Amino acid sequence: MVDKAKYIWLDGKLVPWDQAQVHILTHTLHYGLGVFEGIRAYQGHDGRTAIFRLPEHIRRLFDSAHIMQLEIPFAPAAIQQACIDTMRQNEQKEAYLRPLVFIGDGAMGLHPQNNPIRVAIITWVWGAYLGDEGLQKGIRLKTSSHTRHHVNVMMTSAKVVGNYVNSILAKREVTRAGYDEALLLDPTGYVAEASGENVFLVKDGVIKTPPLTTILPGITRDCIFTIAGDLGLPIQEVSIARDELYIADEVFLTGTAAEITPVRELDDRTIGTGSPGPVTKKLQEVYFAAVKGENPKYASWLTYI
Ligand code: PPE
Repeated sequence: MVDKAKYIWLDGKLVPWDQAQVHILTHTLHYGLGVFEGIRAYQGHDGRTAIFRLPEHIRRLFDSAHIMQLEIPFAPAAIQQACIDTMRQNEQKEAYLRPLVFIGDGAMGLHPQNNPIRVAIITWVWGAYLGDEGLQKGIRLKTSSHTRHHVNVMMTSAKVVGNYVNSILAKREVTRAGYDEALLLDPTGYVAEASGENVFLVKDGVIKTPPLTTILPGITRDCIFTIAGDLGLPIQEVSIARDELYIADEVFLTGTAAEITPVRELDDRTIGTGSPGPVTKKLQEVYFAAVKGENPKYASWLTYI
């Protein structure tokens, strides 16, 4: 259960949490066309709170809206400021921020012409997405029988509300079978991404991840490229088959919510030693220092509130 914060930003105004309501004819509720973001804000060692990679997330929100032909009635700078204002007014030191662009009520049917395009920003406190133990010891991943969308089916570069039905199907399937998270393959059978994370492997010192074909262009994924470059670790975008993951030295998942979560098992095969490997641990260390403002090299990733 999400703990209530004081306010939700809705269409330009901060409204009390319980009053942020919509009509049942809200178009997105019926047909799933909306776009959203997931952003984290962390408290640094000096007590200050910073939103992590805010401009990049807002840019992706506008890219998603552009792909889906939704005209957001605010400028990117205004949405960024709204994220800051909501955090400030909610007085949260750490939070997950959820900007959501949706089609409001008005016409029904598949060609809504004049329905308002509405924007909400919600902030709530969210702990380790795949559990504290998962973050430390690694999770058990299972390949789902559900395939990730083909780009001509759902537009996978956009973070679309309806895309997540596919993720939920996969997640349900594997959690009911006792696993922690689902891996989805793309329509050609190669590794795509997990239900809410990008996937990486480490083999003989080289980091590999699938190219941006049928996956969300993750912002945490982008951090891994920068951090690996700074650490002098080779990193490649290549097609990966599931059995390459089975024999990798290390596998890990990345996402705003999941951060950097090690994978200790995939499809009942132990990955590497079965414990988080040195590359995963190093990347976690640098990433967590970056989000908390402890590494000046990554100061440009932080927007202090
Ligand atoms: N792939 C998918 C399908 C995905 O949903 C996410 C984020 C990523 C990759 C990683 O993207 P990024 O956060 O920019 O590194 N998934 C969100 C899940 C939230 C939810 O369950 O709700 C997130 O991490 O915010």
